[in-house]
Amino acid sequence: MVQNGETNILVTRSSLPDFDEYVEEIRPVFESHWLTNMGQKHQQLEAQLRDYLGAEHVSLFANGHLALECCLQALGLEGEVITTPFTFISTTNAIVRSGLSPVFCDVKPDDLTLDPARIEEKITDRTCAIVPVHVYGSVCDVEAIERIARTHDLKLVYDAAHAFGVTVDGRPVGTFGDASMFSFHATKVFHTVEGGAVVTEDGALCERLALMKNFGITGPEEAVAAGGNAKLNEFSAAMGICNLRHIDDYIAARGRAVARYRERLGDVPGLRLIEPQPGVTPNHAYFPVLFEDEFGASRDDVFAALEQAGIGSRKYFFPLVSDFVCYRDTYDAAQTPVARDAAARVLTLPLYSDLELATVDAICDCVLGCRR
Ligand code: T4K
Repeated sequence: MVQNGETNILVTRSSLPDFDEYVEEIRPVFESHWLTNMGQKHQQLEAQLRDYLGAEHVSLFANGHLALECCLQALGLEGEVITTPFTFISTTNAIVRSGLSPVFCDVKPDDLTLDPARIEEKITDRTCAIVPVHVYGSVCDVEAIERIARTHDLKLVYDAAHAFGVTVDGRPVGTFGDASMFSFHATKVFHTVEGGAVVTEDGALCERLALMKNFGITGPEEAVAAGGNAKLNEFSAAMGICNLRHIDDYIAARGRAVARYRERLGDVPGLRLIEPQPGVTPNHAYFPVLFEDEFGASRDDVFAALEQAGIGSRKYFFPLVSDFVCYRDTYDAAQTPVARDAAARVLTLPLYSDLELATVDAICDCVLGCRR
């Protein structure tokens, strides 16, 4: 029930297995006293994810951010990285914290992923990589971006934080580019409480990632690199094993909520939705809506009305990363007008696997009630 003035519907809500199922999964962890450092649950989850994500190599991490950071560092990159400003700040911070310079490129108006038509004009002799984002789980134009990366001999690392389980013409999304990072944060379609992974076909990269996340240690008396600590612990791995058992149900349930949202909001003048992509099996990670002037109420009006009705929505991704205090003196958001416009108009509505259709209706009623 949505009560006036009380935020009791949040923008998302972690999917969880039954308590007893999780307890059974962690029983051997308690019995063995082996709690972290690539234990049995860690190895089991890695193997299961290789299957589920159709990947040659999966390297688990303590979170998605460190996974991306370690991946960029393990690739030994130097110079400029072409990326999108329409993302969570983690993408840019991972680039900067790896000693690289982000170069922001605009996005496509239809799905808000990096626009391949604008990438080449950003390439200089300092460019070393492209880091596109499958934002909201929408798949980037992987073929066009791959062509550009190969032509200019650039590394291609996808931020696939939102895209767990997505496939393109049957091909798992994590198999594009040199590597992809997935986030397993509690708010994601699949989660390990906190966690993440790098997925790659490159065995040598995977070996370097193992060093990056465990102090560069190769044995009890040897270290070969200045690695850090970014290991996924056994309790998180156990949560992942449980959630993976139910992932198809979680995604199907989210899909039913998305279908109802589309039914209610799909043909409303002034509301722009991200359309399903041909050949793509979606994971229904987020439900973004863009409010055009024609709608008669601004994004901020709708955000406030939802809040007043006790419904939490989020302005993912406002402000643009290039507009944050730590970046705005270096970058000009006017250079990426499509991204800037989307950031001013977008609101992501509540979406999670046990969101009831009646609640979706109440949310849609509230959104539509904002029209003037
Ligand atoms: N790249 C991209 C494109 C990303 O979107 C992200 C993370 C990353 C990289 C980095 O991956 P990680 O290092 O996080 O694995 C959230 C998440 O913390 C973050 O993972 C996510 N993207 C980002 C888009 O959203 P906040 O600050 O908006 O989350 P918060 O705490 O406000 O939670 C949102 C809602 O989720 C709450 O209203 C209720 C619900 N919730 C939250 C938590 C923490 C739960 O149901 N359970 C929970 O445990 O950042």
